Amino acid sequence: MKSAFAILAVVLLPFVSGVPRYAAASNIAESVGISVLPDGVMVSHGGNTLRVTALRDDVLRVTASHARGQFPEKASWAVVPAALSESVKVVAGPNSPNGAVGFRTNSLQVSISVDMRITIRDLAGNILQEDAAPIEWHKHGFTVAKQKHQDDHFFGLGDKPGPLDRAGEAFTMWNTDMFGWQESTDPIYKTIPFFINFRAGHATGLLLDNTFRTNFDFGRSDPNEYTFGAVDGPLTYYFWSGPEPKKVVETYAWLTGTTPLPPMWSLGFQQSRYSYETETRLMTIANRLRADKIPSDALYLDIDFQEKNRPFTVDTKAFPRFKDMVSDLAKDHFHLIVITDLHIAKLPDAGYAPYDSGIAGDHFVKNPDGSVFSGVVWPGPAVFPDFTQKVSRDWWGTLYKGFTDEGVAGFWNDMNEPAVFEVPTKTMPDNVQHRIDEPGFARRTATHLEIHNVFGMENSRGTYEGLLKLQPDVRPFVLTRASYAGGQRYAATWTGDNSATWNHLRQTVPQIENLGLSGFAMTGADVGGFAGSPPPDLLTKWIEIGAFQPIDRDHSAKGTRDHEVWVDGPEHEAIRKHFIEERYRLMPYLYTSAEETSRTGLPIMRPLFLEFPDATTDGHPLDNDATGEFLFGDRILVAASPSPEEVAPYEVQLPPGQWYDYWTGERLAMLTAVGARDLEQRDALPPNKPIYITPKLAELPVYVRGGSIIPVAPLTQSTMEKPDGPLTLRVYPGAKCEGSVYQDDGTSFAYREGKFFRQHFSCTEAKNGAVTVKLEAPTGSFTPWWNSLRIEVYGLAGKQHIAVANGKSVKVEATTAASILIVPAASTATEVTFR
Ligand code: MIG
Repeated sequence: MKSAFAILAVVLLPFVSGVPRYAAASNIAESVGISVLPDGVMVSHGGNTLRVTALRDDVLRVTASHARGQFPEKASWAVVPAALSESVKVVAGPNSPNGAVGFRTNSLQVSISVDMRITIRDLAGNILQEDAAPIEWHKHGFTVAKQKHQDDHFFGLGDKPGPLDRAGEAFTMWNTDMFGWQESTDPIYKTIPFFINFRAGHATGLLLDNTFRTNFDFGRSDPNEYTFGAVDGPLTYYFWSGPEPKKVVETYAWLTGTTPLPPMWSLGFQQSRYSYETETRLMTIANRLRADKIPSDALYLDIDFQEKNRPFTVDTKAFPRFKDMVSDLAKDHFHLIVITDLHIAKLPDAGYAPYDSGIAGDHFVKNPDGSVFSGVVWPGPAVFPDFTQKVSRDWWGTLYKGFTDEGVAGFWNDMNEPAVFEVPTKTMPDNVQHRIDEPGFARRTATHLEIHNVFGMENSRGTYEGLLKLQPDVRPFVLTRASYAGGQRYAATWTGDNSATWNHLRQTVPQIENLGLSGFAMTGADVGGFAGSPPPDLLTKWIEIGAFQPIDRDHSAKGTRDHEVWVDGPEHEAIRKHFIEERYRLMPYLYTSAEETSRTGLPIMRPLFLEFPDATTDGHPLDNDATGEFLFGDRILVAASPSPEEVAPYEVQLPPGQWYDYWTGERLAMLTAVGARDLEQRDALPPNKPIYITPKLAELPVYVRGGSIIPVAPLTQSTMEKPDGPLTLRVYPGAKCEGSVYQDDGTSFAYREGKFFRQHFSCTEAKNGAVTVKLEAPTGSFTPWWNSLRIEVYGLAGKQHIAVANGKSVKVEATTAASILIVPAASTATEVTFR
């Protein structure tokens, strides 16, 4: 194993203390070998070697070799090369009297006991993480055990169902096509072996970078420890400290990358079904959306649009004018997304280009005897691309040329766990051979056991990178079902085959939140539920909540009743439409959130503890009390019912600080104690009094955090339509009052060359109640659609009738909710005082 650094010193210490818990075969004279490295330390004992190095002052990499074997290869499908090659110098020691060795960085102290248990402290000496036992080595795999405290909470692990907090639960990572999964089903589609440990308001992160079947137990087997391990493959994990949970998520993005800035249209309302089977049907849907003025941006074609379910074909009987249809839809501001599953129909000598070119280029995975593996999926017997070979991904990418030429805007990669029919394991056999031929990796053959969990991610990567090659200045939109840690770099995702039940609606919140914490910001759950037929009230409530999820896609399974917005008559339609319209008004805010995500990795939909880690006096996550609540962006709180089927009033617990009612603009008087000083120190505020909500079909409680400025647009029917009128800034005075808006052309990469528009806003509230709104000078060279800004200041109870802008006094429009003034958009900073 090549190391970036020479070993500086090797010391042999006698084995002095610590009886290994696994206590196997250690009657050999024991000794501990210590190698001090510039960026960490290496400790050997009993033939095993542990290496802990610092990538950054706050990020450690832990790796181990077993039985005098080699260290795992320093290559990763999850961690980006820039992070992988990072290192910082550490200070060796102090070595403790019991024989422990260690080092410190500018933010962490690491010590390793002679039996190779790691303890990590912050510089104040607080223990952040401590091994509960030495590494347990199995025949091929291993288990790592850490001490668990009663008040430890765990988040992350991607799409796994169940409560937001994973404490007390155990999970397996093995990507699985799980039609009809339920709250307790595990595993399902994705493998994101990353979790956040949150205790008393402080957070750390851990990524187990192992692609084999892995497992996590957060105190289910033993309340005093949490464990993680794998059946095979590298013992390599990354540990880092926040201490803020947001910092943990940002560092995870530093390690594995962010969700790229999506095309703006993908944030619009999307309509899908398995399947819109003919052009006539699809156009009827499109026309009805426009006729009923349901704002919408995307339509999907599921597998039946293909010729006999063969990927990259079109059933020309059902879609006789495919290309013209796509362009007609585009004229009507609809983007078409088509499914392109990875299983290529096994059709030798039939003129089926994906099969012929794949065979010619040797791009399919093989059986141990060297023959091409085939399994039955939608097209019948099918073959499977070898996505861990760059050259095969490149070939896969070229298959999209026909569709991009015809104007298809987005692509859907389903079934990529990979799903295989007619076998009990629902996937390919363990011994299928994959080739790894990939920059950064040693070239070799690996079995399906190793590649299974990254297969879906590499499939979506092939699609994403292929689209970039075909259309270098168009942001790709790829939707994938299976993925691995880091898969957010290539594709958006959804929660697979949920069901049309109230419990599944409830499940959308924790699932999308945990996906967001796990790097996947562009996510949605099938609105209305995939399996089964939602009763009208359920569909209505689902559409309301779905309007505040990052991806808002209405989708349904074959054989279920129609799901579109209008299917239950005008009353339901009016409610549903109202919420979708609100999403479109909030598009500037949503798009600004998506842009933040692309830089920081912070999700669009956020659990409360991410923004308010100190919301409870004992430091437990507020989300555990308020399970229906979530943040849409960092400032808007949606308080869905914790059990949406119930009719009794439910309690809404708002995080400490000032809040406003989003719908009325009313400043809520629900603080247990308010004072000007408190507003400056939000984190130190006492809890708010609960609010009791009587559930109503047409209503969804939404609140805005005091101290927010929210950009809102005039209503449009799609994101392609230019809004007519000013950009509205809804100003909600409070502590640290600010906001911003980001705009660009919505589709290209010109923003990277400065063609964007960004403007920051802030506000201050004087003791006498006057509110000053400051609009900073915008940056970037893009000209946005508005010429003027409509400033609406809430919470003034209609009292402020005069505004002073540029030294001039003007009368403002005052409603019971807000004081309003329209000012021209300016390229310089502007200040307006409402008094
Ligand atoms: O075995 O393409 O999760 O969204 O509609 C079903 C048909 C295959 C599963 C996906 C679902 C999609 C369906 N697919």
